[in-house]
Amino acid sequence: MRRTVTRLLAMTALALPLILPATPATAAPTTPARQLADVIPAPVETRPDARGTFQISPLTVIRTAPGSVDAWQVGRQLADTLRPATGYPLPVLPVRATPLPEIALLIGGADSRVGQQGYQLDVTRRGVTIRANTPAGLFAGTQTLRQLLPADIESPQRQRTTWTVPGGRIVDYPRFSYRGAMLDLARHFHTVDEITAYVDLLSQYKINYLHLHLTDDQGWRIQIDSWPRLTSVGGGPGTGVDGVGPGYLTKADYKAVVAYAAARHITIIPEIDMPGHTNAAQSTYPELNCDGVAPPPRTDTAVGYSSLCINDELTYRFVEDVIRELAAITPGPFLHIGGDEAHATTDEDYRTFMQRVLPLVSKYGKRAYGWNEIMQADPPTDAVAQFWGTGTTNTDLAEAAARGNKVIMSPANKAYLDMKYDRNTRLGLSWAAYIEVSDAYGWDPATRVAGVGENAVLGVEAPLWSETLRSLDDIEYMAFPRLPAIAELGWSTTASHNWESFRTRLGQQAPRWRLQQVDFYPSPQVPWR
Ligand code: TNX
Repeated sequence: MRRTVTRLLAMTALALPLILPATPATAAPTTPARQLADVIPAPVETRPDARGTFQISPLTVIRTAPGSVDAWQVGRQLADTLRPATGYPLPVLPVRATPLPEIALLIGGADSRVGQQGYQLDVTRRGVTIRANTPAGLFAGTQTLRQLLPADIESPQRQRTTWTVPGGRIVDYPRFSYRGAMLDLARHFHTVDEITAYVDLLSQYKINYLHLHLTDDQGWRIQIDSWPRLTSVGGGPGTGVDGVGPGYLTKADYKAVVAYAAARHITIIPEIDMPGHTNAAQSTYPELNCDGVAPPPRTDTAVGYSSLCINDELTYRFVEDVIRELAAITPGPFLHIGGDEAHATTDEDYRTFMQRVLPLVSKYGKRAYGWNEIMQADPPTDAVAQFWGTGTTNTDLAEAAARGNKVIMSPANKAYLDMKYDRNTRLGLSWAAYIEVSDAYGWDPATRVAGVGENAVLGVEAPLWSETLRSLDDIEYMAFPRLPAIAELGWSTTASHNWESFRTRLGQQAPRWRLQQVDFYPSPQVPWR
């Protein structure tokens, strides 16, 4: 490592005469300069200082907190992000007093409000300093820095421009500790490359959880060694909606996704949906059916017809095997057990099932998380419910909140990324609503459901169901530009909530998405650059 660093420095010195003359001269200001507040999600506090403008140059070094491998990792990622477009070496070095201009990433010393996920960013003529209490906070700060640079910073090729960072101070931290996205791998499988590409996009907007919907009626997408046909058959050829979404994650694939996401400070949450949405498992293993007869595989989009056999001990052996194997490869705290739309299970059986399964989640060291229906089973107060309704009342949920359960807000008519934007959208569904950008942005997680206030809300999540999706382009088209809206609801203060401001800042993201080849929906509501 040290040797690389030395060589990079030597390279800098050698390259200087070649790079320097070309750099500042050709800057043609085609777009107005960035301002400290031109960031999504909106930062909590910005104090611009026009005298403090900093320019990244061929001499700039990135310095990280001594002794923190994680901070060094964040520095290395920042360098990787900034090198292609700048063409500068940007060596990552330990903190030291030297005359070089620098971007410093430091643990400690930030404003006391930044907590575990926030950061303080200072820009002066001499450099940029990001301070945080955790590597996750530093990472969030680097994502802000990225957006403060001209959009050309996202170019994969070297651009001859002036890399100006506006001067001043940002103090920033999230309103909610949980800001999630969900991707449905069951209706159409999405590959490791597609999932990690989505992770890259999510991490730019300070999303810190990715929930993977791994199983459903149409497919089973995660390797379980003790029940191998779940994937070879349940995830095999012909599975998925219309039979064209086959595939599954091996445990090695899953671990690779977990590690890739962790390096971007995103925690993976696996979901096994039960006791309904289980046709892929039940059509693969006849013994999982009360009558011992395997139903045919299903590739349509109906819901609510399947149910595990509630009064058969084998069901619980199956469920325990799955939970045990999944918990063993999941470092994050949550394990999602679904629980939605169990229309083929009686209310009594549903409670019986959940009361047996909820303790299994804690037995393997995880915190139970489920769709809002799980609150009908009076789970322990550490269980988390994901609200997906379209209304503004839900008695079970309000009672659970009063008992102390936490709630993730994913109202289907606001936060569902698979809903069409309007009647002409080529992809998506419309059962909950058409969701234009202003609809996705226009609600408050803490006043959405009566009796579920700020303190009961752990955060927000934007689910993306895959009935109509095939490719990464499809994922991007539905997620952008609504995902950044949900990300802002999860991070930014209610006081900063402002549609005019948001749509202006959103419009400024377009040149970045074009350079990243993000296939976004050009909503007529947004002044696109
Ligand atoms: C409802 S939302 C479902 C999913 C569908 C989705 C499509 C929820 C918990 N269940 O099974 O994929 O609608 O929008």
